[in-house]
Amino acid sequence: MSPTDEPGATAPAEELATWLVDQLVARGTSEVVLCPGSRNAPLAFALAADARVRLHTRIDERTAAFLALGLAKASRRPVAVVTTSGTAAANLHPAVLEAAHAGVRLVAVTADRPARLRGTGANQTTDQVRLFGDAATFADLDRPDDVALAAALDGPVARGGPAHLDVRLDDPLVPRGAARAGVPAGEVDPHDDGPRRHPWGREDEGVLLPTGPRTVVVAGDDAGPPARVLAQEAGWPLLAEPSSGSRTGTHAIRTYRLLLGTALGERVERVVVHGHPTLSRPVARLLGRVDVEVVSVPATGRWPARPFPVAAEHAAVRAEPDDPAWLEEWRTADRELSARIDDFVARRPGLTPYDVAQVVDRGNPPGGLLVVGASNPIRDLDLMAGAHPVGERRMVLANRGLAGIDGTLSTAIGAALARDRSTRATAYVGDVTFLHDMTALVLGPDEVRPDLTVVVANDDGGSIFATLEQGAPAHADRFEKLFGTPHGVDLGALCAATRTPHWRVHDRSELEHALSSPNGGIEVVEAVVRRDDRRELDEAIRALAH
Ligand SMILES: Cc1ncc(C[n+]2csc(CCOP(=O)(O)OP(=O)(O)O)c2C)c(N)n1
Ligand SMILES: [Mg+2]
Repeated sequence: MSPTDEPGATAPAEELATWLVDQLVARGTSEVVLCPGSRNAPLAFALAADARVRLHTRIDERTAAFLALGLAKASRRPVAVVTTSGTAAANLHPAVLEAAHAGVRLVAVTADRPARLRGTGANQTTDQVRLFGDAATFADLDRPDDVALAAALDGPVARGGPAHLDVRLDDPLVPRGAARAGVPAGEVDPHDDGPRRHPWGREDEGVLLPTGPRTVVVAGDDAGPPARVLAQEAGWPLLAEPSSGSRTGTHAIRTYRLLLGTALGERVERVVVHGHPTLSRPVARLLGRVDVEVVSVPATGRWPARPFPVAAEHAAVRAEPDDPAWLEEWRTADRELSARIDDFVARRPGLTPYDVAQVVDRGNPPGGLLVVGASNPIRDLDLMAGAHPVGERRMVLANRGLAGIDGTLSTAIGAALARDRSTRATAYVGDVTFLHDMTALVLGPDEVRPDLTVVVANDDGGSIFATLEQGAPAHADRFEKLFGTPHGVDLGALCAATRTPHWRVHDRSELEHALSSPNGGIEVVEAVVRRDDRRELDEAIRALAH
């Protein structure tokens, strides 16, 4: 009987850590993010000794977790983030929640004290068991335990979603042998794309919907190509969010958000919804209308149930060609409104947030990667981005599982590292979102740095609130303190602290120029825009639809 077979015995930390790394690699993990610590040192050594793993280290656990999230989103493989015990583990929570709601295969590995120290005042010891509640599947590991690990990883994570592995590690926390032989590279090439999971990859052909009702296809986050294919087969208008993965081809309606508020929107009788729509109130209203029948193709993520009444749910949907006049009405209205918006934006003096969105969209070439922040950037892009041709392999990602403004730069760096074949990688975020995740730019000298241009639409605060109820004149006296949160931060000086190249631009041609020729590595382009006129600007744009 080996010591580990004895009930209650703790496997030597090194053996447990090596087994765990092996098991992760066997399940397709090739990228791991590590945060330094003492309790997780056995895991750190085991990772460093395994040439099948590309190891990234970050000092800030929240950043590390979002980096892993970005790596997992772009590669569609399980990616692990490894931390020490205590508050370090708690810092993974935002990314774990995002992963739960967006259905991302994030594996949170937290080091814990051995059982004898649990529930004591030992340093850095808290209750880490099921720390993330039911957001993540869980395994409590104090020895190699294939059954517990499989229960946490195999079904749930394979379907999409996070797992939490709490690993009880006892002294000694450093390897016994001076140099472990290590696992040779070659079995898994970390750069090989390998088998991927596509949440929308389904074998069945789908249910045939009858034609007749005036139908639109709504494609929310991560809807994937089926939404676009359905719209094209049936000849239905496609209302696709930028991160849907289906905003391509000839049926996408760029200005759908505004058109839904017109008579055309009123005439919709049926919606087929794919993915996870979160961006606009007009879409939410449409999906909640009693006179609209909603057919749902389930989204990935923690709660696939829809927040609106659903008449039918199918894993996939097909349709025969429907009346082309309906699509033509949408296309005509969209062409006219798009032209009016473009003209309005072009005439408006100075650089507007809508210029920034349009230049960013046009600067994303075929094969490009674009990671978009929450708040106004994703909404501005939604209104300004045209549909690109099918097959040009752009990837547009956004953390829409919970739509946090946290961790966005880290997500973008992770996505750029995972998709290193991208012709160009861009992140597009607001200034508050940028400041929230500044530690993403703290990279050690030996870390792999992706090529990534970070465009910051800097309006010195949170502009989205100006467009919502809080921005009404009645609250103007408290607005800046409570919602606008101006900060006056010199982004150039902040970037200088991490030696991140930084450009500040004030007009459209400067922005176009800055995006036309990236210099390699991570660089920041700060586009200075106004916030004081944001409410009026949005009202003027909405008025163009009427
Ligand atoms: C973690 C987190 N905290 C707070 C919020 C609420 N929130 C939504 S948008 C926003 C302001 C974002 O400002 P910025 O990134 O500058 O974008 P802008 O609205 O100016 O375009 C805040 C605080 C959130 N979504 N996520
Ligand atoms: Mg802002």
